[in-house]
Amino acid sequence: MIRFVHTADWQIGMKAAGLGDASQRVRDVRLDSVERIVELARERDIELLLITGDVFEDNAVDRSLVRKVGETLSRFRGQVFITPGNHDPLTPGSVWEHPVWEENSHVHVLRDRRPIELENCVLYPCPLKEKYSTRNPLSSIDASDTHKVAIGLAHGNVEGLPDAEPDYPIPVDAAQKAGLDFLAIGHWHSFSPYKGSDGIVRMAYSGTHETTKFGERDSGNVLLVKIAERGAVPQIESLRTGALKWLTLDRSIAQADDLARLSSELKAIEDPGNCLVRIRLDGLLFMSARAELELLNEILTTRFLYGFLSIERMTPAPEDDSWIEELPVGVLRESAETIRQQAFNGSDEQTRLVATRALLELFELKEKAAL
Ligand SMILES: [Mn+2]
Repeated sequence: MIRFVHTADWQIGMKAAGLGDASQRVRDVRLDSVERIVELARERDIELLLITGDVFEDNAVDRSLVRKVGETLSRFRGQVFITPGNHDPLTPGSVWEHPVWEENSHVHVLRDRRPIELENCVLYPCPLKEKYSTRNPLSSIDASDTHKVAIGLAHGNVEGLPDAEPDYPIPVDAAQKAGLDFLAIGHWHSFSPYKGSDGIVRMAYSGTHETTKFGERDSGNVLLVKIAERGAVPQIESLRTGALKWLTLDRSIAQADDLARLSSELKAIEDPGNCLVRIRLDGLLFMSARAELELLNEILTTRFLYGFLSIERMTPAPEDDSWIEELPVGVLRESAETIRQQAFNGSDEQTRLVATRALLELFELKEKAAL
């Protein structure tokens, strides 16, 4: 029986820009969660840790971060094997030239494709040496001649996934083809197992240990993999390591009360200090519900680690235009009417969006100035 933890895509040194005051926390937590992996492995008595690429955001990250990661891994009580990914490829001057990687004999950066024979398994590493490639990183990997459990370590884009850049295509049957019992892959940030033609999962993205952005389906985990013997079905368990939750709430507003209900929903979210929330509203924007909207935004931005409210997809409620008639006769009212027309009938989405925002601003101005 072999048991190991598979993880990838730590993206240490990631800027987490655009999150305001929360950015630093988001950066710090990524390091803390590496500690959590080491602890979790200790609790579970795991003696093998496989890390398949993009440990660092890029090869230019602050060297103090490289040392911190190296030292945290030195506290893992078994063997650690790392294959560089496309964010941190093995290039001259890379993070892998830092002396910390030579300081602990049980922490190994795998720099070539030579198989590593351990007591009860063989590792087949596929370290990346450049950022982009159209080459299958597993080409020429052949584990068919071993009697031990065969584990591949690779980084790339499983065929069929969106691929904006040439990101090392990995065939969906790569593990079977190479004769591997399990292929540990990195690059995509959510846990994704792949079944072979025999219906058995022998390859998976572990996903990142700590969510990197909104919209990730199932990130913030590592995988605990157990394989009884050569050819046995791998037992794969996803274990939570992420400290922060990134929630996206897409809600459609049909009446003014819906906003108040959403505020209540927000208040019921547990552990808000460790929660980043993005709310995207569509439906109708009631000018008279401006106060509820502000309250919602206030709860969002003060209660949570980070909050963001998007009303870009909303349109002004049609029956809710009496306030325009309350504006003083003249240029202001005429403008409001023109803007309102544009908000509904603007020639394109961008025009309607800008007009909706302008209308909201104008409404706010009216309320404040009691025009
Ligand atoms: Mn990658």
